[in-house]
Amino acid sequence: MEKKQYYITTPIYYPSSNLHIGHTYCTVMADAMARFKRLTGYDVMFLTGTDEHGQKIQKVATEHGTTPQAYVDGVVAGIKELWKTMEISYDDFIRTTEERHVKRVQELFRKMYEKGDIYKGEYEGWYCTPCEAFWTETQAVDGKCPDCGRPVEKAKEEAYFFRLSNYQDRLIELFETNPEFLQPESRRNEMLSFARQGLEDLCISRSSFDWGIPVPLDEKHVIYVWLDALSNYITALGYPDEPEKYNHYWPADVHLVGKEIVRFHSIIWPAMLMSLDLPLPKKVLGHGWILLEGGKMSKSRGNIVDPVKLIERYGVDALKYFLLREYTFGQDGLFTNEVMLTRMNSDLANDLGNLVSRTTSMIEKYNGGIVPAAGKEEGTDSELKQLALGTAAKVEAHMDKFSFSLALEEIWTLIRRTNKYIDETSPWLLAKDEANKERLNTVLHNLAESLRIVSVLIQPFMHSTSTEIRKQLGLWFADPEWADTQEFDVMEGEQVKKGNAIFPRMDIEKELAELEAMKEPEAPQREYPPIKDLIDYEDFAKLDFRVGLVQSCEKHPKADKLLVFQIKMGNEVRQILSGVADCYKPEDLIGKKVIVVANLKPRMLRGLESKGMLLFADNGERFEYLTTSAPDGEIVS
Ligand code: ME8
Repeated sequence: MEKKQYYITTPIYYPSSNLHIGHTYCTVMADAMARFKRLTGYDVMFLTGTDEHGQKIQKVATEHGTTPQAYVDGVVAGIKELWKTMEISYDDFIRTTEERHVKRVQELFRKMYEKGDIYKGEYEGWYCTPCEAFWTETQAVDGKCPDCGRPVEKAKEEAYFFRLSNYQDRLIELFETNPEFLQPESRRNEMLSFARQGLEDLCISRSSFDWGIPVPLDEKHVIYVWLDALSNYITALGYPDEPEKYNHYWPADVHLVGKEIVRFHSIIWPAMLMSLDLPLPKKVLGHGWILLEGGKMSKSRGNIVDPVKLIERYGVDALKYFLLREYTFGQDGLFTNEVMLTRMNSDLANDLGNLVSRTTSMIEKYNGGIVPAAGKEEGTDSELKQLALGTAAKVEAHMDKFSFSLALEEIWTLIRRTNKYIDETSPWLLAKDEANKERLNTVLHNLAESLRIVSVLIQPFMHSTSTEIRKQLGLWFADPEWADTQEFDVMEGEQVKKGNAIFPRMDIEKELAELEAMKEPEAPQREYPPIKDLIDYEDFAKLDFRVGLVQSCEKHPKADKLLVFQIKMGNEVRQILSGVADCYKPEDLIGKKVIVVANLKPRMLRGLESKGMLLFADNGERFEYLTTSAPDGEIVS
């Protein structure tokens, strides 16, 4: 029988720095769902990736004294490594700097332009650089970005616009008639009223920086990073030039995203698809945030929890379990070390860990490590059996709603009930009298069966732990199948082998103290040199600053630290030397605008003449060039 398709995506993350536990949370949920769907018989496509263009990325790359491409290559390698460690089972990883994406985005732009949905105009608005978002006067309350609360700046530029207003009515209709499209409900209401307030056309190009996909036929503009990024969901499928995968998987079943980017996914993205005459995704799901005691975790605020450190200490599955079990889908939740450790100790070390070690050790001890067939008693232990056989359906029902936490809670109800069954039946007492052998066999058999079902049920959430339990139960030869959860009496004769504790118990107090000691010390306050003595205005007025354009740049043949620039200033081109070769490669600066001190007396530096000086910010370790969008030759005063 042909399998049903299931296409799930995560946001493509900004590789502006390493990812934190918040990104991990979203990807872990998507991975669990992808694995669950595969296990329950779907043909799954799970897409993730990185959103690599835009001013923000260009800015951090410059701050690191490197090119945007080199910068993102480094961060993306780390992200892929993280997903590998975490056994994230994505089917494709798309990077927006890849050729396949770039050419397809240009093609989409062209199609929307030809449709009449893109036009050229002038944009003036409030821009939030960290969020790469333009806001209207009413949205940017008190001059702050409504998403991140940081100050916005007035920005004006010639730009291309997308006729979002054309799609207002269809979007309102979408929210009104298809409640499934956007969840949770609160987000849908918010977006509905947002659309009802009136949708303005959207500025979809930028010309104040160049790290982006060039607008086709007008290359001084780059395509707005959100238009570029949202397209990934279909460019990764080969749309439009290699549509095989697209035809197979589109429309997506779910775009899983954090609540702060629901607006982009439920308004801009559907409108783009409407313009392209393509079907809409079936669902956009906004999940809540993981908060720290001081508020939201964010790369730009620098208060992040690093998943790599947690994995090193507690293991991949413990972290995955914690994230999926602790937080209620759609709501925000607080992260603290104590909450995490308490959850790991009680559910993993106590409940699951104990069940595995008690079951395997008792089968070893009382039956030579062989799983016995059930004894011939009728009608006993039916409560445990019914619970074990009924759990899969409950898990499915919760997974339908992305309620990972409740799905796991059902599985843990079975685990706890099985642990209680051990206490009730006391196999160690049964083992004292040969007359009870049949009953003892039944108990050991039932324990193995229950644990086998648990090993299947947890597979989507804790892949390695499932494999380890199956190995210990002597089931290493078969991959779990969801249908296995519907049979109880299938084990007999398997060779059980007890392993090390799968989740050792932790001393929480001690662990908390160690985590506290591991905290990175606050960065020491920088010492800035004192401001120099005051000068008169006349002294300042003697300086002549100009805007320069770097026409060429090369290394000084005789001095490692010096770069030799040819700087165009209006009608003149002159040579200037600067000691920044440790921070910039010559090609990094070609084409950049710089600020020149134009009336410094010429100087000879290791045999070459320097006529002027370039201005750089200097933090004591590295230089950062000062720039402007003004034309070269203009006076800076
Ligand atoms: O927004 N709690 O990328 P991004 C929970 N490139 N989830 C969190 C989180 C937190 N504290 N912090 C981040 C972008 N996330 C765009 C997306 S998609 C076409 C373009 C998760 O690197 C959450 O899923 O800022 C959020 O939506 C996403 O990371 C944002 O990642």
